[in-house]
Amino acid sequence: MSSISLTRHLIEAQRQGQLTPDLQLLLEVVARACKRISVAVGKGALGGVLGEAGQGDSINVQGEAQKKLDVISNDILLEANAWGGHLAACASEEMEHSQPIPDGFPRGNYLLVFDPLDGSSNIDINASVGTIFSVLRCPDGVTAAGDADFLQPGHTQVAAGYCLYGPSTMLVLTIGHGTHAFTLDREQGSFVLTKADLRIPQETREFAVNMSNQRHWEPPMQAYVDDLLAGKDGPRGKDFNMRWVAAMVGDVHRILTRGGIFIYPWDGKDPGKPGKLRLMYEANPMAMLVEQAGGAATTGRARILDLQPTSLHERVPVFLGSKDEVEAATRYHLQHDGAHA
Ligand code: AFP
Repeated sequence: MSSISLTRHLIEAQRQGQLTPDLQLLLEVVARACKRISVAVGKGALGGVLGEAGQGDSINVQGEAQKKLDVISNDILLEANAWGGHLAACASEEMEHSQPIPDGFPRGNYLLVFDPLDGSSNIDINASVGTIFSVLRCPDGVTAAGDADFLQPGHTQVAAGYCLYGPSTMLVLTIGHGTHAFTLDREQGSFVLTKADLRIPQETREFAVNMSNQRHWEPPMQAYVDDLLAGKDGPRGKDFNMRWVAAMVGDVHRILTRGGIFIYPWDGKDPGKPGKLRLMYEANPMAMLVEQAGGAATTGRARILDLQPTSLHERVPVFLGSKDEVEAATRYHLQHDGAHA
């Protein structure tokens, strides 16, 4: 059977009324930008793109040292989306505020928010990294979209996806009709559908968490992980395996491929921060992809896609993956809260 390209997949979805021509254009533009980022990432040391941006003094709005590839990837996405007329504004992990489409270019009805290079601390060790993106509608009547226009709950997303720069480059995408995986055919230069309608197994024996933070977790998180580690002789009655890529895209892709639970909980290392991951361009898009594949995504207490954002870079605790396991972890938190209400 002839291969199905991303373009054909999107055209067929458009014929079924699942997306507008402008959204199709947006997704094709983002995919093309991800191909350019894949080339830059793939050059590694040969491309002069490793290491920190600036003189090592370039700090982003998160207070994190920017890598050269963080900045390069951000610029690639901004430039690619400037002229198409499909977007009203962009927002990014790497920019304090959203950026309207430059004057002189037509503006469209969508908002794009992204983490241009997630897991960038993996860059210098040649481990997997990725781009995460989320598409929202620009509110009716808004001609100059600003930060506040992005603050919509995750269930209003019209599309979400990531591009994983690993041994192969894969684009995983949802427009609300399932989650589908495309692999970059470097000879053709196009993304080809390699797995339609990903489904996450309901149950799992595999969890992903940075265990070095264990002493900083709140009691229900401690209790939940203790029971995982107790294995078949403990209350869970089965042994668990652990994986940690330190790039959310890599962990989520494994979970979409074979199940599991990914956790970045609240920790007391920095009590002012309710977790490490950002709602708008990490938790929300990943939650949509996971739910569209039959999984679940909560903060340990509430469905991520129902949260009302209050700021562009706000952080949330994240529990996502195999539905039964996410529900089990959430029960530990809700029972703890009920007992301590
Ligand atoms: P970086 O982009 O700073 O590498 O952070 C990646 C990330 O936001 C997410 O992709 C990982 O799941 C998580 O942080 C890893 O956090 P730790 O470095 O604390 O394990």
